[in-house]
Amino acid sequence: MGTMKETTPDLTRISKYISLILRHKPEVIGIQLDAHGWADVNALLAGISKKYPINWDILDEIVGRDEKQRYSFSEDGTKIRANQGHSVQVDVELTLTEPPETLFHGTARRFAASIEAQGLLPRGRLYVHLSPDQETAEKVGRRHGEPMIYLVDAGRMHRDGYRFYLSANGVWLTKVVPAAYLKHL
Ligand code: HQG
Repeated sequence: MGTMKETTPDLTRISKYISLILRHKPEVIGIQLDAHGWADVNALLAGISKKYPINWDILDEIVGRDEKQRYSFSEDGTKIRANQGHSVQVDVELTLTEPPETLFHGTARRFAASIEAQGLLPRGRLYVHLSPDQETAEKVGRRHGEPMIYLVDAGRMHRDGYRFYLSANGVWLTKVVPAAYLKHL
């Protein structure tokens, strides 16, 4: 099976709009997220439908087929949130987790000098995003340009008191990564 991008471009477009709403700008459809990042499903559907054809079945398909499992429904199915990637201040109840010794961060080569001077900063988001493997990091890096992979000494960071969280969809998150814990491939 191909990725969503290859087979159903319209769903991808709607998914990107959902990411914008649930991570960054709920106000574009005039809704609010609660303290835990949840949006009301009916309000989301009503808001999106002004721009794209959508109904509950389509939303359920987008959520279920998302290759990164970006979204979750609440247990009763009345609410939906993004699992990670937010710029708005919400508490998605991330699980504090002991990281593996090494995590990976994919970025673009043109950011290297700045990263090696300042460490990894969350920029627009609440956390720095780290990948469990090199392959995933490479894909993340490619989004920004010619990819560059950093190895993060997560075990040592953890022993030094830095906190790591694992999102519901397997992305590792931490507030910052000082340059001393980075080594590029
Ligand atoms: C870079 C996608 C210069 C950082 C992915 C990155 C991920 C610095 C960019 C998720 C820097 C921020 C997040 C510094 C960090 N100087 N550049 N000191 N510190 N940067 O998009 O990690 O498809 O906010 O290396 O899969 O690329 O949207 O973060 O290149 O999980 O679901 O600043 O987004 O998921 O870019 O990606 P981003 P990211 P989705």
